[in-house]
Amino acid sequence: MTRLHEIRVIDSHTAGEPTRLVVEGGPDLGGGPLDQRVQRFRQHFDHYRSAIVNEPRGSDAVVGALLTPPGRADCQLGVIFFNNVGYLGMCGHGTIGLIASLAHMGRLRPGSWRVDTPVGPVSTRLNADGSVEVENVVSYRKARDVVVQLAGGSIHGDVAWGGNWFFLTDAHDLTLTLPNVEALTQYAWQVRQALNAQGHPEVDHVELFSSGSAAAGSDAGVAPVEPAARPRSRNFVLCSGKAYDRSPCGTGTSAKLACLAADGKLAEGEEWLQEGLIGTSFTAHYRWKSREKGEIIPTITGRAFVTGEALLRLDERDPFCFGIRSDQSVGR
Ligand code: PYC
Repeated sequence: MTRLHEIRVIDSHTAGEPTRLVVEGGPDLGGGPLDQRVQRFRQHFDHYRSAIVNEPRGSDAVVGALLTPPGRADCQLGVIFFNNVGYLGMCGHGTIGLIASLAHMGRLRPGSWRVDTPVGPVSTRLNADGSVEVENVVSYRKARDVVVQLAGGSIHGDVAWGGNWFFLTDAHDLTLTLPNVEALTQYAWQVRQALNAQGHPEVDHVELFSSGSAAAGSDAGVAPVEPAARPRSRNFVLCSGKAYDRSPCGTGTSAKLACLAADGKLAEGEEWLQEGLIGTSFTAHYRWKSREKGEIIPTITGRAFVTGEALLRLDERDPFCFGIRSDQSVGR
């Protein structure tokens, strides 16, 4: 008998970065804390991760989000994020996509919603205009001025946590624009490989930044009127699976704020504009959790749009039922 499995998903994009929310038919990970559930996902159901986000149903850029009951009593929702190669701690654009998708389904109204993730709870607010605020997990800079030896010389940057691990640097002479995406990817990948080999195996996202453009894009990609003086930067974020983030990256923006706060370059409550490579932006600010420890609680605001609703079919007669993996080709 043919084995067919169906998974119901809602697709959205947040500032250009796609999220595929699994609302039905995902793997049953049981109960308990979300960090334990993500281990079960990884150990026993990783083929579902690949089936949901990888080609032929998805692409390297898609971030999956498995809706799951929260493990904590103070949350209404739980979510586990994953991508083309593995699992994420938190995901800022994905959380905005989650809330917008559930609102689209009629499951959430404007208001506050607390979401459990494998790295801790986050607070969200769905505004009446459809924008979503995400108060992220505690973020901090772990190491300042880390030296990375590259083939062409050494560079400096910071290692910071914003729900995922980032290396942040402006040590590049590349323009952060879409036509340069291949060169940016190559450079950031080289930085990551070197950093991982040089004592920072935890870092799986690289964030290149430069001062923001004068004509920053908005979260809808439409030229906005922005006060020129608003503190800002433009970034290019290379994610763990070598895809670049089309959005300004919520966890990367959180890591960036932690570095700015530690350097005294952005005051508590001051608004920051983070542009991404394709010209979209998030606004962000932070409050101190512990000034002594350099720990902040960042809030990121953005907007997501639902792009589709689908029933994924996993037919076990299909050689690519569980996605195209790099270690697989037909006929071997
Ligand atoms: O928005 O935090 C984020 C994110 C992480 C990876 C891709 N997007």
